[in-house]
Formats: sequence, structure tokens, C-alpha cells
Amino acid sequence: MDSRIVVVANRLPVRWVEDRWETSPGGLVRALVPILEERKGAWVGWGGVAGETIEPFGHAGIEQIPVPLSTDDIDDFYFGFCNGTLWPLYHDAIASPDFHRHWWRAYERVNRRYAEAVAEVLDPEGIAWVQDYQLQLAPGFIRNLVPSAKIGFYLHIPWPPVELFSRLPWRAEILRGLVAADVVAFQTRRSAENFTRCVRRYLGGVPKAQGTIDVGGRTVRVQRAPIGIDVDEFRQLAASPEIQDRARRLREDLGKPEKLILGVDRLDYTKGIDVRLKAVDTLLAMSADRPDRYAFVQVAVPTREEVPAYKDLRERVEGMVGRINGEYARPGWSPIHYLHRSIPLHDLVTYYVAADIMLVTPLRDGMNLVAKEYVACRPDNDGVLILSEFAGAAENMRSALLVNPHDVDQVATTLQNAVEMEPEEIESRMRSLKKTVKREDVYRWARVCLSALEA
Ligand code: GDG
Repeated sequence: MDSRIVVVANRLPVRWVEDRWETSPGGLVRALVPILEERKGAWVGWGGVAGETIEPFGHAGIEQIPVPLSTDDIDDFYFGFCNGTLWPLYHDAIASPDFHRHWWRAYERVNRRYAEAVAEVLDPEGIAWVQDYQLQLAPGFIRNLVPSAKIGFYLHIPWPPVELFSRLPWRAEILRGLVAADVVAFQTRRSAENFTRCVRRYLGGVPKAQGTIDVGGRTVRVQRAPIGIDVDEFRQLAASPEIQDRARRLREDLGKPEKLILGVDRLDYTKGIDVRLKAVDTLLAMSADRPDRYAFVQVAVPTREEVPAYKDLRERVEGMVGRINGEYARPGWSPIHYLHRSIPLHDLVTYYVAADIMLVTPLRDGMNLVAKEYVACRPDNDGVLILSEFAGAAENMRSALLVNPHDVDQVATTLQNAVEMEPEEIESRMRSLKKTVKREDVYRWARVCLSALEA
């Protein structure tokens, strides 16, 4: 019989809505739920309310094992070490990472707590699959508690170059935690290579053929497994008459622009929203006779607002939106429509369907699912994707218009090229992008990761 799988992630795949648990939206959860259901799986993660201890419960056919986090844990582990140290460091230090020993101690303490919760439910030969940067010490702690388990780790964000990783005072501890796993997997080839170099430099690992590395008397597989989306879900929603109709009305409400340009991101400094606004400003300046040919919609989902760098970003972005609109608006028309909130999935898909040009310009991104979702929402093979070369998605989505997001003039010129692109070229690029997005969907990702663990 197949062994039981225990997924370990920062959050449970469910959230408390009013008076009951609901399955959280998102492709990752949707891809894993059927696998876990079939394998009598469990999911270990935080339940979402600080200071609350919740007993394990069943939901969506999965045993849910909540890990309690106090408000101090949230401050020092989550906002502190995870999002004030690791997140900026792993994203090319776009914002300056802070190093605090009390944050590190919280990271160790919380990782140990997750591992202990896993050990309670993991069979001796079972599979533990640990997700993301919040839990890099968990594989080591789980290995100590359940030595014969199969342990996998997947990093959703980039693994940085050795020159940046080496700044981390606890670099060897993090690496030792990870190489206790049997398989360590990444979004891109570049991340996998960076990681291998770090293990070699700081733990004396010896890379072998076929993506493995010998370290500490064990062989660890280093895998590249790009994450994807549930393509059919987006495709079906986008093709529905209701959403097609809403998209038409949306364009009317926006003043029937010739070209609707869209950005959708968490309001995170890694996403390059400020650079993108500069490029839109430049495009408007280049089209001074008719700036009202364009409408630019930016959905900016609030996130981590307790972290100072995020507050600063919000002020900067909103200042730019105000300045650009102030310069170009006239009664009944303004170039930028800025939505600082999360919108329901149906509205998101409506924007994807309505947009002629999707502008995805992160300064660094593990993958970027928004780029893939836009492609899945183009049933007629129209629409142009402009994509940062620093998004993991750029490794395979070569038919997008790739840009260096630091080069404002290049992004603006690329926008102009997108505006003027012939329909034949648009179609052939979109067809090719669709093939890639379809091939590398989230179900394939789950299969590839789990079969490496079961090999
Ligand atoms: C991390 C890595 C990696 C966004 N706004 C709304 C909304 N969204 C959804 C999108 C998309 C998801 O959120 C965002 O995913 P991304 O991949 O773009 O970015 P991160 O949140 O930074 O995710 C990233 C990912 O993990 C997976 O491994 O690709 O590199 O940073 O699915 O649709 N959804 C709704 N309303 C919104 O306003 N409903």
C-alpha cells in the first residue's frame, strides 16, 4: 500500500469563514487535496488565528493538524525572520534583510514545533513534504524524530546566489536543515544550481551526476520542478458567457480604451510595481497627443503591512499613481485605475479576459502564477504578455516579450511594441505560451515532486 503523506506548510489549506472551515482557494491546494484524500493524508500548518490552540479535525477528506502560533511567534518568526530576513535576502536583497538573533531563535523554535506535530502523525516509512522558506529547518528536525521517513522540501521562492546567501549568519544551520531531506526541489534550474553551490561551499557537499549531491554521508536529490496552475479552471471561467460579457462591460466602464493594460500583484517590493508605473508614465508621455487610447489597471493586494518596507512601498506606489493621474486625467477619464484590495476570483478572471496587455515585471520572483493565469484566460489566442526576465516563469515562457524591469525605457518601448504588434504575431506567441502553461500545470508539478519522493 502507498504510504501516508503528510504535507507541512506555514498555513493549513483551510480558513475559518464566519462559522465554519472552508478550503482555501488556489491551485496548490486543489492539486494536493485529491492526492491527500486518496492517501489518507494529513496537513500540518497554522490555523490562522494567533494565540489559539485548535484540536486536529477532518476537512475535505484530509486530517488537519493545526500548529499554534502566539502573537510573539507571528512577530518574530513570521514578520521577523521569514519576511524581514529570508524574503528580502532570497529575492536578491531588493530590500535590505535584517538579521536579529531573537528572530532566529523564534524561527528555530517554531520549526521544531511544526516538526513535532508532523512526527505525531507520520508513519515510520511515511512521506513528509515540507513547503517553503518558513520551514527550512523542519526537514532536519523531522529526520531526528522519524529517521526512516521519506522527506521532501519544496521552495516556492528563489534560492539566492551564494554571494548573497553567505550573508546569513545561520547559513550552515539552514543548509543542514534542508539536506536532511531526501529531495530538495526548486522552481528553476538557476535556484537548484545556486543551492548546490551553497551546499558545496558550506557543508562540503560533492555534486554527482543526475542532480544529486553527496553530503554528510547521504545522497540528496536536487530537483527542478516549476509550479503551474489549474489551467482548465481558468480556461473554463474565461470562456464562460457571463465573464465574457462582464469583460465587455468593464472595457466600456473604463472608457473603451484601445488598449487595456493590466498588472496584478500582492503589493510587494519584489513585484516591481513602482518600476511598472514609471514605464506607463513614459508610454503616456510618448503618446502625448492621445494618452486616452490607454487604460492601465493595477490590482495591488495588501500584504504584510506590519513590515516597514511594505508600508514604504505603499506610500511610494500611491504617490506615483496620484502624480501620474494628476498629470494626465481629464473629466471622465484617468489613465490609472488602482485597486488596493483583494478581488474575488470571478473579477480577477474578468480583468484577465478584458486586458490586451499583461504587464508582469517583478525584480525577482520564484515563478509568478499571474503570468500563467493570464495566458490560460485567452481562449482566442489574443493578448500580449510582457514578462520580467527575473521571474522564474521566464525560464520556460520564452514567447513572452521578455524585459529587464530595471530598464524603464526598455519596458516602455516594449509596451509600445505590444500596442503595435500585428495580430499574427500576437497569436503565434500566445499559442506557444499556452502550450507551455498547459504542459506544466499544477497537477504535473505535484506528480513530478511526489514521484521523486517515492522513487
Ligand atoms: C509565491 C511566489 C510563486 C492575486 N491577487 C488576487 C488573487 N491573486 C492570486 C493570483 C495568483 C496568486 O494570488 C499569486 O501568485 P504569484 O505566483 O503571482 O505570487 P506570490 O503570491 O508571491 O507567490 C511566486 C508562488 O508562490 C507559487 O509557488 O509563483 O513566485 O512568490 O494565483 O491569482 N486572487 C484573487 N484575488 C486577487 O485580488 N482571487
